[in-house]
Amino acid sequence: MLTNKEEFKQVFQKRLVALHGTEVQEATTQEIYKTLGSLVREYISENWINTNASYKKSGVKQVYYFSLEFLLGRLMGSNLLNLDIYNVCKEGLLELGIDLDDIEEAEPDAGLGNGGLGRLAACFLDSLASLELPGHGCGIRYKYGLFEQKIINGYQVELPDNWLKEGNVWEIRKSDKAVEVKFGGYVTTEQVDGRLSFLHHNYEKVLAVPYDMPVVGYKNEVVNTLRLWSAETIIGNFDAYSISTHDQRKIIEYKRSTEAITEFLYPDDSHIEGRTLRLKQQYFLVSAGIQSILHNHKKHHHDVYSLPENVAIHVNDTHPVLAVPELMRILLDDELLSWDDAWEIMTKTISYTNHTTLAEALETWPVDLMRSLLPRVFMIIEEINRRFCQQVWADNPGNWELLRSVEIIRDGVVRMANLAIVGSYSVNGVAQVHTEIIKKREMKHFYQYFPEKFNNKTNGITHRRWLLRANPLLANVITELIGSDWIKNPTELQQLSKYVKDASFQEQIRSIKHNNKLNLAKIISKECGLTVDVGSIFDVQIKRLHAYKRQVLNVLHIMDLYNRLKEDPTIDMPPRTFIFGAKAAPSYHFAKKVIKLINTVASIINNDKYINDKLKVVFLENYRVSMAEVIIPATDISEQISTASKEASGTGNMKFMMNGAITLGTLDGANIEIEEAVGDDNIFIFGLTPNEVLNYHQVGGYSSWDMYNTHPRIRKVMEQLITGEVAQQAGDFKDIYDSLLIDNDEYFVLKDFIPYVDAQLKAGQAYMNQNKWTQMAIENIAQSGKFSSDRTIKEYASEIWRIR
Ligand code: 26Y
Repeated sequence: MLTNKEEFKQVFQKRLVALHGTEVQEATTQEIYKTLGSLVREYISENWINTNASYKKSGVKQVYYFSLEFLLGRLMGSNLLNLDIYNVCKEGLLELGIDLDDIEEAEPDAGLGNGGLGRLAACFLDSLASLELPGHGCGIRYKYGLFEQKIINGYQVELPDNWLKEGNVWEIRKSDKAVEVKFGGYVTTEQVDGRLSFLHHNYEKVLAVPYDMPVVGYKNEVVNTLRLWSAETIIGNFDAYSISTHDQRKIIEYKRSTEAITEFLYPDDSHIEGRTLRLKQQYFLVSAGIQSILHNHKKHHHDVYSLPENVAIHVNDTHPVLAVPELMRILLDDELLSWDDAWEIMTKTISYTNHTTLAEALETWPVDLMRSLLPRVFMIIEEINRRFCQQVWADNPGNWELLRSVEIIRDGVVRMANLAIVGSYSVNGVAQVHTEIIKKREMKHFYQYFPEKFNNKTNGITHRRWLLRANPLLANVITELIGSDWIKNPTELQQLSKYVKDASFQEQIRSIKHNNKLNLAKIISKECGLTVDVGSIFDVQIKRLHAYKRQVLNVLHIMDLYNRLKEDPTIDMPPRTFIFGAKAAPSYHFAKKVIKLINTVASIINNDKYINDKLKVVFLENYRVSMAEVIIPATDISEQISTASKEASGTGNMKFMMNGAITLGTLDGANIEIEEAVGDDNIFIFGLTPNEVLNYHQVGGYSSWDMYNTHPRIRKVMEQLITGEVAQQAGDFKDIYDSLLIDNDEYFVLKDFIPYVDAQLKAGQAYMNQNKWTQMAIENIAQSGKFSSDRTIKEYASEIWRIR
C-alpha cells in the first residue's frame, strides 16, 4: 500500500478524512504528520507481528537492553528510510502539495535521555534490528523528556518538554501486559514446608503499563520492540493502607505519587543526586521489565533453569542494576529456587556496561533509603554482599585493602558499580583507553579478582541516521562512486581512500559541505537573527555542558583570538564561526555560568563591526538530536577537547568524522582510536595525555598560577573574566575564574591552553589549503566505517550476549 505512489496518495487522502475529517488543502501540518504516522505504523505492524512470531517459533535467544535513557530523536524519517518507502512518500506527498521535510519537522524529538549514554542506546536498537538480531529495549515512558532550553539574557532557562501533548503515533499501549511493582512495607519470615519464606506486607502497589514502540530494521522486514513502562494507580490498592475509599485526599495523594514515578527524566548526567524518586524509577523499570521477561520465558519453556540459554539482560550503566537483586528475588521467592541455583542463573544472564570513571557519577544509594523503599531487595543485596565478602576473604585472607575496595555496602551506602560487577558475567568499557583505565585504576581490585569478566566494546553510531539520513547529498555521491554496499557494510567506506586525490570527487565534497553550511546558516539566521559567512570555518562544539568537556577552554581561545585581532586586525587567518550547543543540568551552577559566558562573548564579538567579517560566535538554543542532524553535516572542525582520561568514549566525535569534519581533540576516549584510524595527518591532537593527567592527580605538581604567570595571553583572558566588558555583562565570572586559579584548575584548562591555541592555528592554516583540507575530510569519511554501531553490536552479540 505504501510502495506505490498512486496507491499511497489514495490511502493517504482517505485516512486524512477518516482521522481528521479534512482534506489536504485544509489540513494542518500536525494532521498530515499524524495521518502519515498512522499509515506507516500500520505498514510496520505486519512485519512486527511476523518478527515476533519468527522469534517465538525458532526459540532464538533474545537480548533485553535495559536503560533509563533512550534518546531517540525523531522517528518518521528513519522509519521511512528503513522501510524503503521514503521516496514514494516524498513524491506522493509532493504531488499533493506537501513537502515531507515540513512534515518531519512537525514531529517532536523523543528526548528520553540526557546525552551520550541515551543516544548510544538508540543507535544500538537501530543496529540490532538492522543486523536482524533479536534485541529489544526496555525503558521508561517519561511524560516529560529532557527539559526544553530557552536562553534569556544569555542565561539558560528550563521549560518542561511536553513531548506527548499531541500523542505519540509510534506507540501501542499494551494494557493486558501490565504488571505490579511493590514499594515500601516490611518483610517477615516464616517456615513453610521446611523452607524459609519471606513475606512482604503493607507495601504500596503501582501498576506498570507497557507502551511498545517498533524498532524498524534497514530494508530487512525485521521489527524489534522498544518497551517503555508507564506508572499508573491500581484501583483497589487502598485496602493495603486501610484507607477508606472515601478518603479522597489520600487517594489523590496516592495517584500523584504513583504517576510521579514516570513523570520526568532526571536532567543530570554526572552528579548523582540521591533522590528517592530516581531510585523508584530504577526499581520500577527493572521490576516491570524482569517480570515481563520471566512471564514470557515461562510461557515457552518448562522452567527457569534454561533462562541463560534463552535470555540475555544488559544493564546500561549501573542505573538499572537492581536487575541483579530483583532477578534473585523472583527466583528465590516466587520460583522457590535455592540461593546457589538462583545465583548461577542470574550471573549467567546479566551483563553490564560502565560509561564513566568520574567519581561523582558513580552511583551510591543510602542504606536507609534502600531498606525502607525496597525492604526485600535490600535484604538480598546484603546477602549478596555477605557471601561475596566471605569468598574474597577466604581467597585473600588478611587483605583488607582488597576487601574495602570491593565491598558492595560500605559507609552506609550501596555501591552500585560493585553490585553490577559482582552480579554480572561481563563488564565492559566503551573505548580502549577507558577500559584500560577501569582495569588498571578505577576498578583494579575487581579486575585482579575477576579478570575474565572485563572487556572492551568501543562505541559506535548508526551510519543510517548519521550519514544516510542526515547527509543525503554526501550519501548519494558516495554511492555513485563506490556503489551502495557500504550501507550494509560500512567498512566499505574505506574504498573512498582511493579517491582522496580525485579532483572531481573533492569538488563534490566541497560543494556538499557548502550546501550543508548554507542550510545551517539559514537556521542560525532564523533562530539567532545572525548572518554567518558560509566561507568561514564552522568550528563546532555540541555536547552536554560539563567542566570536564571544557567548553571553557574553547571560549578562552575565542577571547584570546579576539584580543589578538583587536591588536592587529591584519593577521592572516581564515574567518571563523564558532558554534555551540549545550544543555546544563539545572542545578549545575558552574555549567550554567559557562553558558552565560559563551553568550556574553558572542554578543561582544558579534556586535563589533571592526572585526566582524573575521569572527562570529553562535550559541544555538535547545540543542537536541534533530538539531545535531543539521549541524554535524555542516561542520568543518569538530571540537573534542575533554581533559584526557575523563571522556569515556564520546560518540559525537564519530558522527562528525563520518560527515567529513576534522577532529581537533585531546588524546581521550575514542579520539585515540579515531587518530589510529585516520593517521596523525588527518586530525589535530593536542594537550596532556591520559597518563599525564592521572599522574598529576596521583602525585600533584601542577599549579595553574604558573600558567597564569608565565603566559601574558592567559593572564589577559583571565583578567577579562573579572574586570572589563565581558565581566560587566554578568556581574562577573568570578566562579569560573576561581575554579581555574584559586581551586587550581581541576581539568587542566590553563595547562592545555597554549597547546590548544597552537593546534587551532595549525587547523586554520590547513583550512586555507582547501585541496589538502578536502583530502583530510575524505580520509575521515573513509575510515569512519569502523565506528558504525553495527560493528559494536556485532561484538556485543558474539562476545557478550551470544545471540544470533
Ligand atoms: C546517575 C545519573 C546522574 C547519571 C545519569 C546519566 C549518570 C550518568 C549519566 C550519563 C552518562 C553518559 O552519558 N555517559 C557518556 O556515555 C557515552 C556512551 O558510552 C560516552 O560516549 C561518553 O563518553 C560518556 O560521558
